Amino acid sequence: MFKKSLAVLSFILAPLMLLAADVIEPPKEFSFANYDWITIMIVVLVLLIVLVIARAFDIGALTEKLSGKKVVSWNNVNAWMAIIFIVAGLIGVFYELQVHGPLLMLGNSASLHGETYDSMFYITFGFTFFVFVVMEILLFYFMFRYRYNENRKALYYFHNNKLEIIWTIVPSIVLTFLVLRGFTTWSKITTEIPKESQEIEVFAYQFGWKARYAGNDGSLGNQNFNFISGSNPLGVAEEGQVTELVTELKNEIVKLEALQASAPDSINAWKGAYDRFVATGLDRTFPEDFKTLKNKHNDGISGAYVRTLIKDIGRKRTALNRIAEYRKDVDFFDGTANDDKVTTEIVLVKNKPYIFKFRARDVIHSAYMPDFRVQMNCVPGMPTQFAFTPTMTTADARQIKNKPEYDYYLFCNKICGAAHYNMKIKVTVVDSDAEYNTWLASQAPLVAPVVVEQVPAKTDSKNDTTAAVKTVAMN
Ligand SMILES: [Cu+2]
Repeated sequence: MFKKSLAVLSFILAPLMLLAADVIEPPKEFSFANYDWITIMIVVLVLLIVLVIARAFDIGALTEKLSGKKVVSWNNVNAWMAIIFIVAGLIGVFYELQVHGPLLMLGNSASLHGETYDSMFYITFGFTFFVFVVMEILLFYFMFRYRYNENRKALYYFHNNKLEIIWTIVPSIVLTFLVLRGFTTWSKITTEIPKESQEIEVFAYQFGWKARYAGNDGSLGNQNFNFISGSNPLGVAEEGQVTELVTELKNEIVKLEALQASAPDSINAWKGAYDRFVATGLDRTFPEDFKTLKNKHNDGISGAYVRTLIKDIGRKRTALNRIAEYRKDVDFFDGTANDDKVTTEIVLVKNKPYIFKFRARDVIHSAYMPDFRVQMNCVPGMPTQFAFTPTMTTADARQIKNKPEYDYYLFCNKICGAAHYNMKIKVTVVDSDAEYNTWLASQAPLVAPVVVEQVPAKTDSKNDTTAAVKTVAMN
């Protein structure tokens, strides 16, 4: 009997949860002040009713046991509960769709292909929703209609080929339609790329994004992960940066080799210190220092210390060799990269086609721009891309959504590590080329351009008869 009471309890608690979900609006923090007294009274009342019903069932069960007569017809109770459940459930479904549906939907798409994409979503949703409603109604109605009846004998129905064929073919046709439509839409989105699309490199790393725009030459320079350094996070093929990295690597190798040469002395020193700590009881006085020392000492005698040094030196030499290989290729460092601009924001112009070239530095990330219906994995060592045309400026979106602070963002949609949740870059869509150009001009290029500045000739100078030429490096 207790199990049945529990079933009743959970059945009544389900709509209660719906009610609670509606009362607590997402951004608000829980506080009794957010509830009016009527809501609280309703909740208390429902809880009381649940208790009373549970109690009544228990009494009924007890009476049955004592008298040996049937008091409650459980078949009928369950059958009617099925009906109440499906009616309440479907009301809940439609209510939720009405009230919270808009929260789940992505809102107006802000890209050209977004509309096709959305229509696909709505068609799929329409089909599945229709089937869902019909199936649920039939399921619960049959449960009610064919509940156990002493006067009726169950029909033993073994197999029906016709039925099998129908329920295999109908879903197959629907699914084929949906899958084919998805396939053609995806091929269209990913292959029909306008020739004049502007290329922007989008670079993912733990935990952030950087974008690279072409400079005045209109094309992005080469890049390679071997060139990545502290000051060149995207590994762009720019002479100065790469030369700096080579010097850095060479210096590090010299340092590591020195450590390797003095390794026997270091290991001896650690052993001496370790023994002293143990002998004098300092290991108990300074347990933390002793722990560090013990690790060094263990690595020293086990050979791990020297092995790590050798490995590090080997790695740095490999990096140097790879860089040297790339440097042999003059075309690779053709200077195209020098005027490239690495930015911490993405700015686009409305109604212009773009092609985003994705790269990742460390692990797999996923570039996700819900407003533009764009999502693409960013895989280390495997460049990917996505072409799209924004059709709504940031200002438009703010107006439509009635949120003056609203901004487009490119998020990471692959759980890539601890700070994944915060991995995003702002995307701004502006109305005109002029706005875009102003922004781009404010971004510093990788290499500061050298400008020649004319200084008026001084009349009192002996040597200067013409204008003195002064070279000034900008930035
Ligand atoms: Cu990520």
